[in-house]
Amino acid sequence: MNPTTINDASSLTPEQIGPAIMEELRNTPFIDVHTHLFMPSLGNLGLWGIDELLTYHYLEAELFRFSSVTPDQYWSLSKREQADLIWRTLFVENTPLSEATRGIVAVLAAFDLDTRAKDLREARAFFQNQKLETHIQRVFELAGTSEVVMTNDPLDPAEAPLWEKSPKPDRQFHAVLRLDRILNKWQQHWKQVSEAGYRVQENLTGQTIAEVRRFLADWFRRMQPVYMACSLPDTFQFPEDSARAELLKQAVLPSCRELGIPLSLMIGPRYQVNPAIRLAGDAAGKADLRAVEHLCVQFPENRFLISVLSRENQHELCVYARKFANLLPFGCWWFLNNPSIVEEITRERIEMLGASFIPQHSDARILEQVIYKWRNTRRTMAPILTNSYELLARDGRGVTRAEIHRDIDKLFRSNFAQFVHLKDRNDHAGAA
Ligand code: FIX
Ligand code: ZN
Repeated sequence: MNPTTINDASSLTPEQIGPAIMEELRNTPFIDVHTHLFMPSLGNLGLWGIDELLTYHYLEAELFRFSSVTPDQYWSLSKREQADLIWRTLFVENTPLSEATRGIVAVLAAFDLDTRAKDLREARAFFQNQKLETHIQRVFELAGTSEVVMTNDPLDPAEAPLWEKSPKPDRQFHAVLRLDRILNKWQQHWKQVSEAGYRVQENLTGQTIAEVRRFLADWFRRMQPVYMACSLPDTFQFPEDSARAELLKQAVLPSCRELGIPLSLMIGPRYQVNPAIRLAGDAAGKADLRAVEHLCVQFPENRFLISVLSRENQHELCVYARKFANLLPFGCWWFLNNPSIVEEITRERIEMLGASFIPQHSDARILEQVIYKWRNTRRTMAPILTNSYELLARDGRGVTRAEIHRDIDKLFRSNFAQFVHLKDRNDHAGAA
């Protein structure tokens, strides 16, 4: 094989590739494209600190497997009592081997706190001493994130009034207009839209559709969201004879085109299979991704950010992404965010899509979770990328440090930034 085709002057040697990837992963500030975090100007909506970290619904689900406490008994406890019970059960009486429990260990270790403490006194004292604004900067630095994307619900009675007071925008927190209550539960929520001053009714008349679009435009102006989003059940179909399909077709997708933003669809939950454990009660199901195919075909001017919850749907999502450039797959969502599955999904995405996808989002609900979720992502990504470049070298082409930098920037920053036109928005915000 001609040596210049593999190792021109700037190509890295095989021994240099791994360390270069680690360094580029470490030095690239990631954009976290989907979280449930909130900017500080939205008041107490943002969750942080050890009691919130321990009462995360992932850990609550695990508590009920190890403890004899019933959900009713658990819900009757205070937040501190719940956290104490979870710490004792999952971290003292048992070994924190799961992804979610190891995450707590990683967060405590990141702040040099005792990961084998018998109780939460030291951790509580530490977090109580933190000032939120500086704590956020420290957490983002530890996580290696420059900015996160929120989930903002215009029909949430706790959140909507805060937006109506025009909270100070925050360049590290991008808004998202979340539409689950409108798209999935129109029958239960149309009255709330009406009470907000929009001439809508349950039947999707022409006026109702026009008023839903006015609602979306008003909330776009208020929130400046980078995309609109909705979680959809594993049974989601499109087209279908339903209010959801009609609202998607007549209101949401035309509004996204008019406002110039993508629509994120997260497909696959089986909601509340065990309501007794509340947020922890959702499960996962294989969806019929022909719905995604029909959306991409029927709405080629719309851009779709798609994440699917079933491991069994991942390969076909990659195939669809090869058919439709307006489809951007993102993340290893929820029950998939475990190294064994993240590795499988990411490898098949690179093999089928190159660097034209978004490998991960954190889905963080509590601020400090980004520390472990992004540390885990870097740890899982490094060998996968190393293997990809080694295969390339074996096939006859070396890789330079600049190319590795470019690829990692695409995967964790610019694929998203370009898809949502982030630069235009920041420039606009900067000009404003
Ligand atoms: O719909 C969503 O945004 C899901 O991510 C959440 O509802 C889910 O509870 C979660 O946080 C998963 O990680
Ligand atoms: Zn989420």
